[in-house]
Amino acid sequence: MHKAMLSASMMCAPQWVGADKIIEDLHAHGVELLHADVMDGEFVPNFMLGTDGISQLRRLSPMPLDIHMMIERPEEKLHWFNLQPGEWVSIHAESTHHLQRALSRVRDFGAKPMVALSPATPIFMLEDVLPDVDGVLLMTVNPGFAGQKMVPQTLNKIARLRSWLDSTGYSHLRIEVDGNVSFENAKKMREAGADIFVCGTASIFHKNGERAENIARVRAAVSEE
Ligand code: S6P
Ligand code: MG
Repeated sequence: MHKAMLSASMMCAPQWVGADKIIEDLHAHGVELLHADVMDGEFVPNFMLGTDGISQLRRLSPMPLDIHMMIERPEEKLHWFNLQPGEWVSIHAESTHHLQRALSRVRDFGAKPMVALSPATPIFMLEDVLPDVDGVLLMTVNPGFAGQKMVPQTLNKIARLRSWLDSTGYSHLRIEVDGNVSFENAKKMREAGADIFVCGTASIFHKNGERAENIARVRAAVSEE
């Protein structure tokens, strides 16, 4: 099993004020990645972070970005984002007719490609791109919004994906989970085989509780003992 990593979802952070302080605080408390959602109002019914937003987060963050592309035809737009080595970049299988091309473009920038699946997309869709990725992002809610409830069958999907990867020579691939990673769900997701946890309003940015306390709680939930 890979070491568990927390990826703080910046669309759930308080907006407009003090992003630098929030990022500093996340880093000081050991958060490994900064999750940045890019939405185009087409692939998902919402808009979020464009190219400038990504550059600003990159400038402020000592942690690598974990960029979740929710845009149509990502292969045509990846070069807008100045992707950097060490960054994780997820491409939805449902967002393009040219998935392999999009994933290999991410790798050409030196970044780490991940293939993302919405809840209704079966895992067998991934079979022929496994050599092209460093991980799989499983959406545990339908993409587009924070604050939703986990789609229940996605828990079993994590376990099925982990055992499939492990039995086909792809145990090195990470599984990231995104959506309603609450303190309670995080533990179950870890047990099912997830490695990277997107932490939004259900954990790190939960409205009750101090941020440091929330980070410690979700860290404890995904820790082995
Ligand atoms: C949703 C997006 C996510 C959310 C995150 C919110 O489309 O991809 O990254 O920001 O899921 O977390 P939570 O804890 O509010 O569900
Ligand atoms: Mg996301």
